[in-house]
Amino acid sequence: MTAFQFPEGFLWGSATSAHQVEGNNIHSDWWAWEQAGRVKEPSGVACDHYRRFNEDFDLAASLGHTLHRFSVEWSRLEPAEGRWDEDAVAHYVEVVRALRQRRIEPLVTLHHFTSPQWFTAQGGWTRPDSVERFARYTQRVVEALGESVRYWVTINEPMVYVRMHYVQGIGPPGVEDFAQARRVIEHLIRAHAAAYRILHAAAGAGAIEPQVSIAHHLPAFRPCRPWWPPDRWMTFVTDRIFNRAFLETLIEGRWSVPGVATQMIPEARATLDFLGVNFYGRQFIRSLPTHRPWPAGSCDLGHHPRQVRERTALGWDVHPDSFLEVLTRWSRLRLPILVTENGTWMEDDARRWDFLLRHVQAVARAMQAGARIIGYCYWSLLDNFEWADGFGPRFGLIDVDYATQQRRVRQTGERYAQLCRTNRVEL
Ligand code: IFM
Repeated sequence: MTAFQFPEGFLWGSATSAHQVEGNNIHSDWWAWEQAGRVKEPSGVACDHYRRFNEDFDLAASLGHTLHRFSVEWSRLEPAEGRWDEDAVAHYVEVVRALRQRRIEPLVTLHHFTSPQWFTAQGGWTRPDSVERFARYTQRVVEALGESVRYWVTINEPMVYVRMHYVQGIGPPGVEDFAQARRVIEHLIRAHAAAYRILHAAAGAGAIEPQVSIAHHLPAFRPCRPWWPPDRWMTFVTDRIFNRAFLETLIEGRWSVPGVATQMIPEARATLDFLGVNFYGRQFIRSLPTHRPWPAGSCDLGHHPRQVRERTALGWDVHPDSFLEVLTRWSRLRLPILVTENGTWMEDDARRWDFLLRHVQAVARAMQAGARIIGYCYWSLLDNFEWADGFGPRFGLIDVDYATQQRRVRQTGERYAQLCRTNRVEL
């Protein structure tokens, strides 16, 4: 057996998002969606992390974490258009201070699936002025946090966000419309570009020189029937739209997908300082006779048990070799990579640890092959509210008893702590 020693300063930690852990996020569009009965169960007080963040960061520090990814909740900062809640701003200043006091590097996400209710009610990301609205919010956040935060993610999983909220309609505003989805993608790209410039401009005015990215969900797409050309074609198209197009626009300033006129978005060119990668597994694609574009070509993994030998408790594919492939593929962009999410829900915690270990081994192997990877965030620090799936799935390094809000570190959390502390992994 050999071991891989990670470089000094490699960042080890975990991730959360505001709406999934904070509780009582009453001004967010997801809150309204939940109150309208559109999900299994409402987020309610969630993990009460808004009040218990100190206790939670004590646990993260005791587990050797040196990085923590969390999101600022726009709807708390700006509960009504143009009205800024200074207490909420002060709260996040305190959150960042609490991390720094524990020698944990903060990584701040500006948008993680939730938007203020007023924003969504007025048309949300379908409106061109959504870009300006997001820019104003970014400006307010960087004024408050810029002097203590280096790592920023503007938008979490933009293509997942678009798919869930504007194609499948399983999150607010519950739209199922390709034309609107297309507009939203463009505005998210422009919003990212605007935020990128604001974050960098702030560096000249006292903020830390920032490192800015998106957290891009990058599944390894595979054809359900590798011998069937339409499945292979649909897999190629899905990869192009879901994985490549958004990213390439942030590099080249040009949105280009098959069957759609190429669009220049010059302000988006060269707006990634690193690449945030979220990875959960492979996704299998079956072409359907509808001729509708992505994601109509997706197929249910459940129909293809032969390809999926190992699954999470949610039925998702487990395939660390594909993680290695994804990291190696995207390292060709020559940007540092930060794994902004990777994690699982397994009923048996020993299997959760096995998942984590094998994925960290994939990170090590990618680095051996030349990938520049600067950190790894496990999803998630705590069990939390998994959107439409409610509180059932438990991804946490830390188990949360929602009735008492008691925290209990899982074995996986302890074992991961060893990895964080030794900065090395056996291969
Ligand atoms: O919980 C989500 C998170 O909000 C975004 N990435 C995937 C996680 C697990 O489904």
